[in-house]
Amino acid sequence: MKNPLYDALFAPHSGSYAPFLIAPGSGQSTSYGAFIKQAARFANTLTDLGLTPGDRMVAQVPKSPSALALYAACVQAGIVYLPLNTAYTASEVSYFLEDSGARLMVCDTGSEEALTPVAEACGARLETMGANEAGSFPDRAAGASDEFETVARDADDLAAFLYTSGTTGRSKGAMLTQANLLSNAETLKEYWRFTGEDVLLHALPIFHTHGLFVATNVILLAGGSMIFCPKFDLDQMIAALPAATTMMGVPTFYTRLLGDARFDRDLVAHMRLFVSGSAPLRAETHVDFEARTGHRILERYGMTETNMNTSNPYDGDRRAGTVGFPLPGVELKITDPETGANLPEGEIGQIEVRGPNVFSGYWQMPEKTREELRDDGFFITGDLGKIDGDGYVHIIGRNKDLIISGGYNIYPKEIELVLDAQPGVLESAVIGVPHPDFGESVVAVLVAQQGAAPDTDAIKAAVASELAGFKQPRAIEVMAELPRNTMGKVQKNVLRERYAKTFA
Ligand code: MCA
Ligand code: AMP
Repeated sequence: MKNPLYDALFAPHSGSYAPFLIAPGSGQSTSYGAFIKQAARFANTLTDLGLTPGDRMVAQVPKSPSALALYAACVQAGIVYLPLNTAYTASEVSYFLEDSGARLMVCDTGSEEALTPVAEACGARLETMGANEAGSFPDRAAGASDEFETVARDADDLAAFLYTSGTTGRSKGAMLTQANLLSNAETLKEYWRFTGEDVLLHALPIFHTHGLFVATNVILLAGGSMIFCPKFDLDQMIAALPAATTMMGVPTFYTRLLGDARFDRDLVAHMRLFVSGSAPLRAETHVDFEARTGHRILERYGMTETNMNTSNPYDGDRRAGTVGFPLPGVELKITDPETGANLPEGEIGQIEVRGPNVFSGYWQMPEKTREELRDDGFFITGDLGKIDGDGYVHIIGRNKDLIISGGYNIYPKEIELVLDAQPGVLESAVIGVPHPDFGESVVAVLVAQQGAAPDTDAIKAAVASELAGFKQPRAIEVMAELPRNTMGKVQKNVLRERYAKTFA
């Protein structure tokens, strides 16, 4: 094969009139053939702009068929695709541009002004593409050829970087190869029985593994279509469900659907499959969903660094509160966090995984890579879990200081660094507490400098100028001092208990 990922996902659809992306509401669709031509125009444009195989291209663009064509173009031209959350501020984007050494960034038309100095400082070129799919990049591409000679790639060549935050507050670029993405898409397509008949209701963002590699790659491989919603909108979901066969979502999607009386058995009787992931699905949601619809949600477990690791079975028992079995080709073991030794069945330890899905390391961070990716290929996920007597994997907790809110990962350290720099703040601790809609939400606990009274409104404004909205604390509390253990370490569990009812 010349370019394994392109040849499997895109090339087979060249010239096809079959629908790929269906707009919700209007029902207008982009055919596979038209999509492939658009991607080829983009690939020509990227090459004309001087990008060569292995270069990084950052995309921070609203969800649209063209945004997806940028991904396909990068795969075809051998460029490393680096999508960013559209909520990231200019200050956050600056880090990704600089760290990745990207040659080009394509941003929303509305962000051009704020990002121009950022791109200049990082030596990257800036082009635009807006929600209406207009902008300087599509303008350039309009005159380009809709044929492009696919660039040859090896299975081990990089296809994408996805940044994932770290406990130090510094994001790490997870390097994903063509083989990582392709192997997982092949496995999931088989495991979840996707075919060309499937219509996936797609309301996830396309800058993370879930919406891009799990949902989109599986549909591309199967030759199915997607009802491509710009975002999760309850009315739009209810209206679109009758035309769908499958849906993938984070738990918040499911709790929001269950909160609406229109979401009933009749509406989804025809559906084949509901998949949940990215955050723990409460057993209660699983049970309520079955009672309401007769369907059992299929929960699976993955990570940015590994794509999908485990899944509940398609045919067998989908057990609430578990993430199912290791996927074919994926090895999973539970080890002692201190010694790394294997633990016996039923014992709780850290989850480690190995397989063709596991990334090749963090971009320019060999030490971080060594800390988490063992020489023998096992990746230490930072999740704590156990395997029960029937082989089902349970995720019990996390060995990493991480909050998952509505499926987005939030690393407390990153917020604490911003809070600690604010006037009057001596120190801070950021915790996640239960939230009815987002699963978990962010509470910041501050300790004032002696004699100071921190201005929480000014602090909120300062945080908002630096960090994306979803990371911002939903409550700020002030304490005289933080609880610490004998080693001097802040006892976040004590804080989590104390503020557990903040959003109850
Ligand atoms: C939006 N806001 C949030 C979140 N999303 N706050 C906390 N947590 C969130 N997840 C805030 C915005 O900053 C804004 O705040 C306000 O909510 C309204 O924004 P809007 O965009 O309208 O929010 P929404 O439509 O209600 O979005 C909630 C959502 C969305 C639908 C749950 O966050 C979402 O689509 N999440 C999916 C994330 C995902 O795909 N995760 C996969 C990554 P303000 O009003 O103050 O401005 S993990 C992954 O890929 C791994 C590998 C895996 O296993 O899948
Ligand atoms: P990310 O770094 O964004 O890829 O998020 C990966 C993390 O999401 C994992 O390490 C888990 O902590 C969490 N996660 C993903 N799927 C599930 C799930 N089904 N249940 C519990 N946690 C999950």
